[in-house]
Amino acid sequence: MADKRSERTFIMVKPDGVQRGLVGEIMKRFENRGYKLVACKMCRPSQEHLEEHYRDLKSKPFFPGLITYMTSGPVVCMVWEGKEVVKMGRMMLGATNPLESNPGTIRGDFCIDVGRNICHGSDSVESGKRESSHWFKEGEIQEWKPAEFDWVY
Ligand code: RTP
Repeated sequence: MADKRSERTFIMVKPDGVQRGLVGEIMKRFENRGYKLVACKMCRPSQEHLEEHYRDLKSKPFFPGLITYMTSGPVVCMVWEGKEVVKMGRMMLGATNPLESNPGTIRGDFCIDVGRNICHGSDSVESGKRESSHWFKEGEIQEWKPAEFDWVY
């Protein structure tokens, strides 16, 4: 069985989250919770790249609007690693619809519109793997272990 401590999830700060200056806030929450950042970059994804990312939603009526929103500015992409990070990440993001996202979650604290809901998080371990390799090239995801801290006093 896969080691849950090395589970990985793909988290993205969407264009509205970047424009509202919430990148640091979102990263802080994952770091504070105890997760390890293994990849991070800002990019301006193409329509084709996003259509592939959201391929399961292609038939939804909101799909064209979703793609327009997601291509409206740069996004910040991250891969976070740690124990059950997929499930916990979704919990930290909050429900898709802000009307249902609890206060204390990212969406519950910072947004009011499902079409401007700040962040994305993988919904399964499999999606985490697929999305991480869709957004990051090999070599952009770092394997690292915390140091022994003999240089911190
Ligand atoms: P995400 O993939 O972005 O993390 O969102 P999710 O799993 O929580 O929700 P999903 O159903 O996959 O929807 C993807 C994104 O589409 C937008 N959306 N708009 N009724 C609507 O107008 C509507 N429903 C969904 C949201 O931005 C949602 O995050």
